[in-house]
Amino acid sequence: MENKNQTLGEFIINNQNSFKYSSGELSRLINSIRLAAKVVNHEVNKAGLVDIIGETGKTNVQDEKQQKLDVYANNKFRNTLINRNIICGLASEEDESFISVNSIDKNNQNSYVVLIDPLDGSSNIDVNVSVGTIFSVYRRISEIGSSVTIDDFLQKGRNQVAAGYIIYGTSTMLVYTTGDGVNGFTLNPAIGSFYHSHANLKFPKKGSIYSINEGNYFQFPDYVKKYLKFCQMEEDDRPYTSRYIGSLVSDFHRNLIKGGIFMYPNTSKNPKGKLRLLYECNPISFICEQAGGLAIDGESNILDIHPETLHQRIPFYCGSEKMINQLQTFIKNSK
Ligand code: AHM
Ligand code: MG
Repeated sequence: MENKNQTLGEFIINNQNSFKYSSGELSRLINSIRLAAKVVNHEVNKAGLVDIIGETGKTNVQDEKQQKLDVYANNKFRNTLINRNIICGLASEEDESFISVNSIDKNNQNSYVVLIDPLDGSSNIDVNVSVGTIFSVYRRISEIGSSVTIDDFLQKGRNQVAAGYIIYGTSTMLVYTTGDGVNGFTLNPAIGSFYHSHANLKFPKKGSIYSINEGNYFQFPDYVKKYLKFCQMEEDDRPYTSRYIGSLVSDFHRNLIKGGIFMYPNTSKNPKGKLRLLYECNPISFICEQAGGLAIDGESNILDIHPETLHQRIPFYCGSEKMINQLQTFIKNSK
């Protein structure tokens, strides 16, 4: 049961012992993400004022260079996690290579690496539509105290110890899991604290929303085309409703609350899919499974895929178990 008076900070302390590696290190990490999220939220909320207070790339009234919001968010999360000596390695959608914190602080003894999409759906910023941040946390596999290696980041999603997202929407929420269910916290902007608004989030058993960029219809694999027609058919509990924001965090969050399926298949434009395995699909899939849903790439469970590269793309289907199972019937029949 949620205790709506409980802040995220209190929740982290109260639940720290349910985490198997409990040493306080992961709690400090989530706390730092919470802090950076509040700063980024403040900036995202000002986005509509950009034309008034100075365009991106120009100098603002405080004589600071204004940055694009995704670069801004990247810097905020990076500086918060690295300067506070919380992690040993960081990889981001915005950076080609990963950062080993050990090359900055030789005494770094931390055990966690973080992968992050600092501002997902950023093309929606200009039109005042919700965007998000997605993060994924692993224990390093290389020796503590040494520089991290690419293998610390290329772990399968099943090894994640925590994952979450922040949605900068009509209200700002932080949703995360440490493998013991999914909890959501809503920011009270007047006080600047996240409150426990959604305890133990679960996908409704029966979903009726499908989310896909249907403009790419003619590029989809045949099984997706057939499944879409199935969704639209007047039969049993169908037709389902089509809802697509174009911002993964927002589309996923809505489907989690209301029940639904999100799809980003491979297309001729993006033959390997568009979404990134390590900092988009894996964390969302971990949350999805923890909430009783399923996430697949069309062949395997996302969390069982062995990543090959940092910025790897994959086809992505996730959501209510029943809907993913329906899709899987079409995949099987296409073979
Ligand atoms: P981004 O990381 O460049 O923002 O791209 C990821 C976004 C997702 O949030 C969203 O699901 C998808 O791209 C939308 O793509 P499209 O515009 O092709 O439908
Ligand atoms: Mg993204």
